[in-house]
Amino acid sequence: MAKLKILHFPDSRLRQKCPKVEVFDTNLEKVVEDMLETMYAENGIGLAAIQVNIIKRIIVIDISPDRNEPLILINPEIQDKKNEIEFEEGCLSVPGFYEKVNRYNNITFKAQLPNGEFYTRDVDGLLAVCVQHEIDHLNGKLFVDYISSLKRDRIAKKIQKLEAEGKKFERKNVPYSI
Ligand code: GNR
Ligand code: NI
Repeated sequence: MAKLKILHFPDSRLRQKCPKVEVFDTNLEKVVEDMLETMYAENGIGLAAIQVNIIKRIIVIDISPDRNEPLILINPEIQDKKNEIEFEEGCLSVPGFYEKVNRYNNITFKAQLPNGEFYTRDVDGLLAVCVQHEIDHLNGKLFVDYISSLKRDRIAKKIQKLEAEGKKFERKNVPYSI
């Protein structure tokens, strides 16, 4: 297993629309293992492959308090969504910033497992929000795209400044993450 480096907004590589996974092989299994290791090491509740510069429709999620219930979503598609809510989000690619975003509280999604098998799930609350956030990543979209361009540009400048100073991003007190 290997921990991978996370790309930070405003890196243009986060803006790519990712193609579907077509080949379900041992390399895909390795990518999923490395993504899980990275998500757990960074205390995130989800991670999209594009965040670690892998341009494919691959997501890992774990919202369990004990960090032992990994979910894997390959080529996910939302089939149904209902009940709009406002949710305060963060992102490993936008470290240190949190903003309210409009999402759906209940979704039905379809996805594949690393062996290619299809499955469907109804999810709600934090898990539903996380799936929507991660699928946005696969389409080159970030939660900061839902806020004003003024705020978004300020966040970009702050992150670039911290990065230029070589500061490590701290992710303590992150909402909804362990
Ligand atoms: O760790 C994360 N926490 C989070 C909190 C609220 C809404 C979405 C998220 S996802 C985020 C990890 C991440 O950046 N995934 O892409
Ligand atoms: Ni994110």
